[in-house]
Amino acid sequence: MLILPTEAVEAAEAPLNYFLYSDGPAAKPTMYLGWVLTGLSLAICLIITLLLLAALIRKRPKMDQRAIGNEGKGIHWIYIGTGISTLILFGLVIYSFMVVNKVAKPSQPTMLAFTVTGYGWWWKIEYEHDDPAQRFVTANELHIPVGQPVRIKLKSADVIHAFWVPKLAGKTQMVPGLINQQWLQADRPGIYSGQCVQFCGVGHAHMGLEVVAERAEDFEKWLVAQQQMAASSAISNEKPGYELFMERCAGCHTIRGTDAQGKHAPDLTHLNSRHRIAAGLLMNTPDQLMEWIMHAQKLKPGSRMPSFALSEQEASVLASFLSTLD
Ligand code: HEC
Ligand SMILES: [Cu+2]
Repeated sequence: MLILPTEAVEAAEAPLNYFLYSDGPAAKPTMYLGWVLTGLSLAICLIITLLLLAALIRKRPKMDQRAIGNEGKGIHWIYIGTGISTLILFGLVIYSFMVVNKVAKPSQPTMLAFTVTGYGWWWKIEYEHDDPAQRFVTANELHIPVGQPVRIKLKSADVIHAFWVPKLAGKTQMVPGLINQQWLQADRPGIYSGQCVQFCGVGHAHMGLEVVAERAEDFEKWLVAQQQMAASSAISNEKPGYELFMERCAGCHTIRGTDAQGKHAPDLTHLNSRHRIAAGLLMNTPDQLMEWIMHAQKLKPGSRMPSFALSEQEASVLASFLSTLD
């Protein structure tokens, strides 16, 4: 089971629209730009409203008393107004360029790199490493060490998706046939919610992910655990469930260290280390897990995971086999 610091659990409860506050250097400059633009727009609206009101209620001389030749008198105000607006807009252009430059790449070199591939409707996450034996695949939950920039390559297996973890970085599209890049960094430990933000079909709303930012030693522990194959003792002890899995599930799912090598569904080797299943739709509890396996099509219509009509006995052996996948 994954044990999270209480701080992390609190952060996970913060709604996704908390992009008004951010927690890392890839997101902060854009957040400040957003504040400045909002503040300035409000100030301009206010000033224009006041000027308009002043113009409306201002006392005017009667028509027949207006001096001839007075028509062009206020023109210098037009020049002043246009001048100030131009200066402000020009200043904002420069400020925006500075922000874009600042979030373009991290200030220190990145040690860690992942590839995230968008599928309808979940995320495959591959940890890269120079040594192929240390690479591994997981799904929907990206772990990163606190205070370190990480590099992410973004791909798509089907249609256009977009990767967005609002508190940590801006959104980046995942386009089939292209590799886009993004970096992010979390300054505080916590769970940061993300979401696909490019409409990608009927399951789009249920395509969430979580970024778990941990202290270096917790991250290291997690990394080592993920690199392991599934425990072979568990497989031999849970034979009936294992066989059922091989028969029904192995064509799509991988469990490293077994013959299950399906590539186009979430890697289940360390299923129980994950906090949620089905890209954020359900919590990873034994009940919700079985609910998902038997009713995936009802819970996430159109998903590539079929619903399985399992007998009570099949469900129970499968559940006890799946419970070994920590
Ligand atoms: C036809 C391919 C296919 C088969 C067969 C299949 N699955 Fe899946 N499974 C998927 C896909 C695709 C997903 C991702 C669905 C999503 O989140 O949109 C998935 C998701 C899951 C998840 C959630 C994983 C996570 O981390 O979110 C579990 C658990 C799971 N499947 C278990 C099983 C079990 C157990 C069986 C056999 C009884 C099975 N699957 C058979 C394709 C398949
Ligand atoms: Cu989408």
